[in-house]
Amino acid sequence: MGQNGTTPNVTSKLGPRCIALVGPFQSGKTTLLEAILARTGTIQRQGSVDAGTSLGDASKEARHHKMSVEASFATCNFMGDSYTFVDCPGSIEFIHDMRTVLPAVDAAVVVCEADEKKVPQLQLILRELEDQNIPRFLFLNKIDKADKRVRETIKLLQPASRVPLLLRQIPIWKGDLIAGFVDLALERAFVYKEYAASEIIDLAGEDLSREKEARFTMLETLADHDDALMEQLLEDIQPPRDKVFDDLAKELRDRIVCPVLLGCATRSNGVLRLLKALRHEAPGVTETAQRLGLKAGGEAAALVIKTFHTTHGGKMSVARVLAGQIGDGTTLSTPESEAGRVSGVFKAMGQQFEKRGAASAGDTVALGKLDGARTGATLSSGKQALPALADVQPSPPVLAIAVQARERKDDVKLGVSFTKLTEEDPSLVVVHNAESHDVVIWGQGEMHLRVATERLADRYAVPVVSRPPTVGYRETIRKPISIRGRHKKQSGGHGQFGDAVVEIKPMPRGSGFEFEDRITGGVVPRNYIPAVEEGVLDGLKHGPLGFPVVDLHVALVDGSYHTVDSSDQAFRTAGRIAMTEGLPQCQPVLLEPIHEVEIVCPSEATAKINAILSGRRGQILGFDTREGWSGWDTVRAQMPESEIGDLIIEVRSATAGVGSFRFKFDHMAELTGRTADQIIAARRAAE
Ligand SMILES: Nc1nc2c(ncn2[C@@H]2O[C@H](COP(=O)(O)OP(=O)(O)O)[C@@H](O)[C@H]2O)c(=O)[nH]1
Ligand SMILES: [Mg+2]
Repeated sequence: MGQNGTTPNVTSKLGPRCIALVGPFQSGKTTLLEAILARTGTIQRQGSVDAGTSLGDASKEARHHKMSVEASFATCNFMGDSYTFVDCPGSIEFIHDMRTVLPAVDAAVVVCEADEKKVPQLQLILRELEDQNIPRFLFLNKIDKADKRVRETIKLLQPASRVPLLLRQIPIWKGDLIAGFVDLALERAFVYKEYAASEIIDLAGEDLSREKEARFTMLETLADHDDALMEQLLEDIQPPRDKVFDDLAKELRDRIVCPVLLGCATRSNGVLRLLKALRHEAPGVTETAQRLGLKAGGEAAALVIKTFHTTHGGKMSVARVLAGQIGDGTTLSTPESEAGRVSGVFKAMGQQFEKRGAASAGDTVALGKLDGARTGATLSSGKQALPALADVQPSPPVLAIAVQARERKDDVKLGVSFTKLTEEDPSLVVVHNAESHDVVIWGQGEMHLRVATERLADRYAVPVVSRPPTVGYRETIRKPISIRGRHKKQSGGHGQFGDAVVEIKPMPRGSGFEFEDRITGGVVPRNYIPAVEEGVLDGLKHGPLGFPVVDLHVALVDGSYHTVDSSDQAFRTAGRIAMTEGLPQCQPVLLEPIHEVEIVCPSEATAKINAILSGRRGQILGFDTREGWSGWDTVRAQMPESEIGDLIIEVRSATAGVGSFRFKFDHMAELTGRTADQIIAARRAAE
């Protein structure tokens, strides 16, 4: 029994911890962080997300949208140990920020609610934790609003987890409200006090028998991986309390169960129990380093889990130190290159960075001015750089916008800002389209891109204008012709003369362009023939419908020249004229890019997804259950690029925000009729 009479007296020797707060969008992660900070005395008063006073959502973008749009950090002290909590955004569009944090944390607290609609989101997040082998607790939040039995809630949520959800607490109901809880490991009952520690009460009557039953269920689950415990249960022997705690800790750390705690973040109910569970049961940095396969000698090792470009402090790399010490002036390397020399070690608190002393194993700190360190990098101080400890790849992007600086003078600044933007958030990709001259930002969804443009304006002071990116239309021909291109000018002085007869004919889809020289008898001298080809190419850049012309064969078959007036330039012009005059007679037709799209969604949304695809000129190729994901499907289809443009917005709304897709160019297809006419008219209007 500990000094406070409620917990076994174990002094933690595990060093500073790092814990991720994850979970579906709006489940209360930022609020829980606020409650933790208030409970540990780190902040004076518990702020709120709704009032815009939370520490977690302190960035301008987060305040504006009233949601977390990037990982935020806060370090506090609890019972003599340091804990850094990372509040990770819950929306799938910002999930990459969570992914890069996970490898470095000791454990995650998955904040969730008893809401059936959020089960797929929960599954998505648990899957990330399962794949990365992160020990995890579930914190069943908002129990002030509970309208069903907790056991039913667990049944509802269980399909989202691959390992058993292990109920550690059961509620004490007073009428329709939950007034407190029974801790099944401690076998003690508590009533909630708002913003204060819960009070111990005696258990009696029905509450006591419910406790016995629930405790037995918990022990049975634990016993699945503990034969000695199983025997005790079969023989009706009460296992000692310490043994139960040891099992709880071990099975959490082995990731074979996911313990469930209850609470209400807005009133700070259940927060103390959560902190104590973390203190006693979550692994420490040594175990986390082992999980990552770190074989450290004496030198420092750390993982960069987030990058900030601050207005005043410059670049800050938030890193979890896994071994050794990192102080001001430590030189660090990444597996690829030098990371730089640490210029300042800071404690990250929301958007604030406070200077602190050297960091040692376990600490999560911001390191100043590591120019060569990108998010996700493994840092080490030894002569020989450590190999990468984690490899987290962003999901392929699904939505794009073309952007340009609102003011031309900002063009250069915009380029620099792109580097910072993608360094802060590697799930954004910036692509320069050489053909359309578009600068395109690819991201994970509508809000993701909106926040990216806001960040450009607010953080980097480059306001941008955006529009949908250019679709890669092409055109081709359907009819062969023969035509003469003749360029003749004799207005004073030196004249110009070029004359080329070409045969233009269609070629199969995907073959591009071929030029053939069939001149005999030197009617067009050898040295002018490349100029004719260049002229033809000029003419293909912009076909009669307004798009680049592809899939055709052009043969130079005849022509004539003038000994004085002919030149490369004149033959180039003749070649171009042959095209501009010839192509309109070749029955030009529009070509549009078709991609193969693979959509993943919860099965109950599959019918809706099929309807969306058909409504967007998609051709369904088939659907199947998603491999390794119970309750999910994969739908494959071919779709025009123009229809994929904003497809994700519909997919997300049909799947409670969890559906996604990847796509790959497949082929160009002819497009005729009204849609084609509209595209051609729009192109003309734009010129
Ligand atoms: N009733 C109730 N509301 C809560 C609780 N925790 C959070 N909320 C509310 O749920 C909303 C989302 O909370 P937030 O912390 O932003 O969720 P996040 O998206 O997971 O960070 C806010 O309006 C909170 O005030 C809770 O325990 N009970
Ligand atoms: Mg949040």
